[in-house]
Amino acid sequence: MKKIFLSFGIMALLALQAQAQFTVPALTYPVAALEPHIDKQTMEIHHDKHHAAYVEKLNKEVTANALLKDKSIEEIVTHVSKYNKAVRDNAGGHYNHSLFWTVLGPEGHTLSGPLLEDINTTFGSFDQFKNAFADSAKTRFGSGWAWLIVEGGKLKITTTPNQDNPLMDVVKVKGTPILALDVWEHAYYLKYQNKRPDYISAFWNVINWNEVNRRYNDAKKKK
Ligand code: MN3
Repeated sequence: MKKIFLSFGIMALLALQAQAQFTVPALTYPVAALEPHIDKQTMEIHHDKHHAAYVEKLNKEVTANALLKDKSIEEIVTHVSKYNKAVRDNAGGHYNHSLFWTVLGPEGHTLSGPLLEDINTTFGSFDQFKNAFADSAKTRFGSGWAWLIVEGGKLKITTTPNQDNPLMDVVKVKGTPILALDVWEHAYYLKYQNKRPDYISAFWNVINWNEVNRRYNDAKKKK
């Protein structure tokens, strides 16, 4: 009898998981692939615990608010002013981290083609772009994100506090994010402690420029 209840329990649990509207996407590279720039333990905790917590809380909001049912994460964040603070924080957390994992990758990616040309034209040079992006990331007070976005066909650097992002109808500088950097302490504290600038310098080694390029091309098509 006990066995039957146990299997029912497991089945119910599996059914619940299957029903969840949002799930944490698996990394497309090994968890240690970004070493030594972003360490394995930080990646594990960041992906498996922090991101999972945003997803769990967002799914809770879905069960409590019928308006969220069957909406995509993009639909929710672009109209986030319609929802409560918990949705803003956790939908933002889910969108931002999902994007962040994809623009990271093992060392060795290089950037070329139209995005590089656009960066050179917009910011003066690739180094000037890096400096401007790093400055924004360094000076984002407290927890938040630095972004490279496309807005009206143009590249822009912007930052957001907490888990806000440039798709949200509540932020000042809006656009389509193509590159993101998480500057919450949980993203770097284990390895870099208070040295956020060192983490930002290391970030340039582990950008998946193919993915940034793909997002750039999509964003340019949208206009
Ligand atoms: Mn984070």
